[in-house]
Amino acid sequence: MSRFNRLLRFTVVLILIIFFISHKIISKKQYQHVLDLQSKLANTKYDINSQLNIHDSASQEKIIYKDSTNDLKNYQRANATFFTLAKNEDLIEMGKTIRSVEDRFNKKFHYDWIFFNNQEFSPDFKRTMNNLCSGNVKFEIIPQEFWSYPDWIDKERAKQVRISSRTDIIYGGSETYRFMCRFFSGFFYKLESLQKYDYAWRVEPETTFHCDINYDVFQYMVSNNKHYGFTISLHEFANTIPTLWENVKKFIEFYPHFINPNNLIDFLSDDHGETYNLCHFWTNFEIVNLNFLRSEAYETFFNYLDKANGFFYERWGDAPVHSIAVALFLNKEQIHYFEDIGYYHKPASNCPINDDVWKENNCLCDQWMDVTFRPFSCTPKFYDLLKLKKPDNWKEHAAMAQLGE
Ligand SMILES: Nc1nc2c(ncn2[C@@H]2O[C@H](COP(=O)(O)OP(=O)(O)OP(=O)(O)O)[C@@H](O)[C@H]2O)c(=O)[nH]1
Ligand SMILES: [Mg+2]
Repeated sequence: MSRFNRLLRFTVVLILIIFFISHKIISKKQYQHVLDLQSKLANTKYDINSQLNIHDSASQEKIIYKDSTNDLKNYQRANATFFTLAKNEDLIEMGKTIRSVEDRFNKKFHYDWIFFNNQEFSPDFKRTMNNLCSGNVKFEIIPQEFWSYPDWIDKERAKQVRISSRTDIIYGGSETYRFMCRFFSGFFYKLESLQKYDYAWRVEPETTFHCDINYDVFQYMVSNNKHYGFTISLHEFANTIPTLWENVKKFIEFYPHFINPNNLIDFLSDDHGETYNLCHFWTNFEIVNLNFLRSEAYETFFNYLDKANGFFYERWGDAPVHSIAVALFLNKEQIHYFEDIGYYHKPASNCPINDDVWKENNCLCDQWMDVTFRPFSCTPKFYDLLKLKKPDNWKEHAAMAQLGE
């Protein structure tokens, strides 16, 4: 080999090495914020079992605050907040939803509300939300690295997936929907404004609360050692998650120590883990202990799934991701179904079919439209697994559903 050729080879190799190192440094720098958080989180002491057995039958009681004229100025709220991801265009629908939350619940308790957006909120949006919420309000713009592709994703491949799944997969053609699902799966709880809270209640625009909520739901979660609360559970569209469960199974094999011995895997699977039955908690409503999401188990789980690329090469939603983690890592007693919280997100309602609950809480919803006992709901399975007593009239509702009413 001539001297010139050797020199040329050496120069090319050198350039490649410099490029590789600088790329690593840049991408590490870009994600430094996330990496720092992750290492901090890995050291967070959140022991799922630490609070077990603290509740006795007395603490199961709800503390009722029926009289909204009570002076709650000195009231000891839980360390909790509402949070919403919204766009400026959601102003009116968001406003209606806040009215519903405030009228039914928050005018009594004045919990804070945090709004996130991937873009700047308009002055109008901020002014309206500030005006409607009775607690403190904060707005935060989502950092770009929480609302984008991780650097190992092939964007061209992701684009081809969107094109080919536009018509047959719900939201299959949308890039922002995927950013949204990844954001809710692995990032929202890392936002600055949520750091000081232990519990958070997710609220979406265009949702409605049907019934009065005359007790402090957050305090109920805390004093009963509940770490996750839901109102509706359904089956996921199978074509959005073709490889999710096989990745979950691999995760379980790698990290068996994260699995709670008293888990709720039978909510997710009808053959004890072999296949996924598509059941998930509908996360447009969720009340979650943020320390659970900050735990090593959850963080490892999210990172594992993120590396499996399904947020972009398929269309994984945050609902199955959260639900699988909740069912695997929590003790099943720590998961709570709010039968009494009347709630609507199109096209499904949780409307208490127990007449006493419906009357007592001034519900404004059609009990025959309640989704809980319909065939596509997974909540009956939850009742069975937790050995909860179903309302006396549940079979009538299930039968009506089968007749297609
Ligand atoms: N800021 C912002 N918020 C978004 C964006 N996409 C969705 N969201 C919010 O994310 C939440 C979930 O989005 P939705 O479009 O309601 O998703 P979904 O509930 O699965 O779908 P629907 O059945 O259509 O309601 C809502 O609070 C939206 O306002 C976005 O691009 N930017
Ligand atoms: Mg929605």
